[in-house]
Amino acid sequence: MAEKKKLNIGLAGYGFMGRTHTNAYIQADHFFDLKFKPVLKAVCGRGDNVQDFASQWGFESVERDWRRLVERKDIDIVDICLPNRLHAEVAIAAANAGKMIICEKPLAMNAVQGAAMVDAVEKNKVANLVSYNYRRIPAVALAKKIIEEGRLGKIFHSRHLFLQDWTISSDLPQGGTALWRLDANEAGSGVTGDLLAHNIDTAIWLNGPVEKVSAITETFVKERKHNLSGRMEKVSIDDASLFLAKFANGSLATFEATRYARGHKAKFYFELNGEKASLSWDLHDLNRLQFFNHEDEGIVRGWHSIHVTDGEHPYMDKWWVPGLQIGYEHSFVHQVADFLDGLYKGQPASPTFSEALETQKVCDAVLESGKTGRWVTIG
Ligand code: SOE
Repeated sequence: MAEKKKLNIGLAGYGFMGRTHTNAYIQADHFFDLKFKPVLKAVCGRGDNVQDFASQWGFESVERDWRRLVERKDIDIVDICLPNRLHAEVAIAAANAGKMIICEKPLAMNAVQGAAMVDAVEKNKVANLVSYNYRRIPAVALAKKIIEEGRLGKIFHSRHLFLQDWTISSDLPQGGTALWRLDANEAGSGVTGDLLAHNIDTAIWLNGPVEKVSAITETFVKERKHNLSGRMEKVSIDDASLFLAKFANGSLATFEATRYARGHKAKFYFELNGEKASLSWDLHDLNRLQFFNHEDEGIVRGWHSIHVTDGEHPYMDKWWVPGLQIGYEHSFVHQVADFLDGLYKGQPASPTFSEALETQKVCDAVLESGKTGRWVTIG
């Protein structure tokens, strides 16, 4: 077997997302036939347990300051798993240092920062990718293939949900490890950037660009104790964000994301209705794609549940045998495999920073419409 070219990974941030990305580098090398071999070179973090993380996952070294990580000559890919506030600064510095970049979603705090990140990666000609991982769940990738084959015909409608319930208690503080998502200074927005961004990315990928939006947003808990100051502080994130959208192809859509839907932990759901067929997908049953084909013979026409585990299905020939399922973490493994394969073939994996900027613009428009109560056209 020919020796693979090694690519050294510098991971910035080692929370929940740091774990999903690290696992993906390890597994991609085992399950996919790639021309590059990711090497866990350094993990960077300020927490006390960063050394434990490095030992547990096999990182060769530890950095305490992301600037040191970005400057290191032996790092090829900077992988940003930090709070949103740091995405732009770290990515721009990494691009200027000539590093390839994988960045967690959303691209940035807002589209202005996002545009600066796009400029930096394009000026420095470095490979880049934003981690919208759900595109790479086989059932979602199959939805894309079905749509591209024209099986839905003209699309009229789509529905998009991301429902959670983990912030209902007003005793939950904001700020600090993991809970930075509740602090607008760290996150930029609430569910719009954290959850709706996933829906928007998937929707644009499946159905094309969004033309305009009309949103309603709400902050149900107005004050929470801040973990860093120890004081009660105003909550400035959106707890719930709902919007209507018109797509450039003329179709109409509804989007809803909230952390106040009691009973729902991570219900990411979409449905598209076309002239000839409809399809839907639910993260809670992620190996299945529901498909209704109006062109089926009348007596057997109905919703089919496709168990997306066959060798013919996207990515599935790399895993077990037909019928055996995979999970959430595999979407990140596929992301690493696509990124490395794209490098080899000279065909960048999607979404690049530039493509993810479109999602960021829609997020900004949703937040603006939520404030003004007016329709906002995507700039
Ligand atoms: C928030 O709870 C969160 O972890 C998001 O940050 C992720 O992007 C989403 O995939 C699951 O939910």
